[in-house]
Amino acid sequence: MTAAANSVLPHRPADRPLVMGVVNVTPDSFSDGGRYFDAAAAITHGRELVAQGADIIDIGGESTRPGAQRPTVQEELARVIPVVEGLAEAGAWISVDTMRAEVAESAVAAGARIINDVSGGLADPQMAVVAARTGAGFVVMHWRGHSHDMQSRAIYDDVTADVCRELADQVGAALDAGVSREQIVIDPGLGFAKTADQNWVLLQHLSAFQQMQLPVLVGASRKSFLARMGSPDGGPVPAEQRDFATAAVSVVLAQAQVWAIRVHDVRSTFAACDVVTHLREARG
Ligand code: PMM
Repeated sequence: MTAAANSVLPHRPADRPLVMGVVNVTPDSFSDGGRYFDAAAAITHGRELVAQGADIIDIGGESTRPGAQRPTVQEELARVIPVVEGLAEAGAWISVDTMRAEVAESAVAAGARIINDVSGGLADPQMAVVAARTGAGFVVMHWRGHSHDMQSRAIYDDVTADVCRELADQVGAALDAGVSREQIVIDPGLGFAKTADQNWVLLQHLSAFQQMQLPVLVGASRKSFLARMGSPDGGPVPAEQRDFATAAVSVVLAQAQVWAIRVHDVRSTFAACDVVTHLREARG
């Protein structure tokens, strides 16, 4: 990773997207539920992802699986802050995956440099204020509501146009709160108030997001719309076996030249990016 110490966001290498590795410090995430709930295990896992080349480590203490119940703010702080502290000097940028301004502010004080808010400022009115005050990077994801009923909100006239417009409104609100454009990253929010079909449409129309002239981050890793990809019997494969399909999506994302890819398995993501780089550079 090449990043000036004082830049707001990590610099994207010319030949591949940045790779954001996920560390979920939760008992119930759909993708790696409970494996890194213990702070020491989470820190060890984060260090492994850095050793594998992750440019950014995304640390979250709230599961956003459909139907999940929210932890209290104290529970979330107790999960996230020790892990941020433990990884702050590990050699990657740290992002904190939270919808709470209080957690974001404490995480930035503990060493996080990016606030990854899956609600894009909508869940907590203080979030954009904290982003503005801290000057941290700010991932604004498209969002329509909390997990317990988000899938009932997956109704669009034109999913790409609607998501772009709503995301532009979220970005506008962040700018109004004093966040600078240089801090902002946008994310279409695959799986958040979207059906499987809608996720595929969004992946097909990434250029619509790129036309917003902001860095684009995409998180498809292990999500349920990939559950049946390559399934031998047509049934859903467990989340941890979805890294093959995730890597295939990463090829698409690298070809589209997105800014960053959010994944659980960093190694297969680098392999996917290498394939795209070699294909692009092939001569003869
Ligand atoms: N997805 C999840 C959590 N955080 N953050 C961003 N910016 N984009 C995403 O798509 C996203 C996210 C849900 O996945 P997980 O439970 O495996 O972390």
